[in-house]
Amino acid sequence: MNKLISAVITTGAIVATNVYAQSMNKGMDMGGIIMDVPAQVSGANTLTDGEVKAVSKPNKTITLKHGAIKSATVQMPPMTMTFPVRDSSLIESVKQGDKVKFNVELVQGTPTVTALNAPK
Ligand SMILES: [Cu+2]
Repeated sequence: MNKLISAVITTGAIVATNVYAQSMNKGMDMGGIIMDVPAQVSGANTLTDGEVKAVSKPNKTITLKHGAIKSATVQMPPMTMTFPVRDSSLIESVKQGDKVKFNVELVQGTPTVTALNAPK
């Protein structure tokens, strides 16, 4: 009887330790990524100028004529292209012809608009 209780307690402790170790590893991975690119992550200077060419709320995309992009995860020369947006609220109040400042980052391997400042 005592042996059985002891085994249950020991197993529970091992599971808890593994979960704790996994969450620690995730935290350390994220810290490593941030440490590799401190300037790009923290600064507003990653914003790129763009002009809105089209907006599709159903598709959650925006077509932008954009300047050179140098974000933490995306670099590309000026061009006109369509991006998915991370959150549909980003394109709620913009329309064709608006001048905007925006940020693009890789989300699941796809350059995605993660921030967008609409004109006042
Ligand atoms: Cu582009």
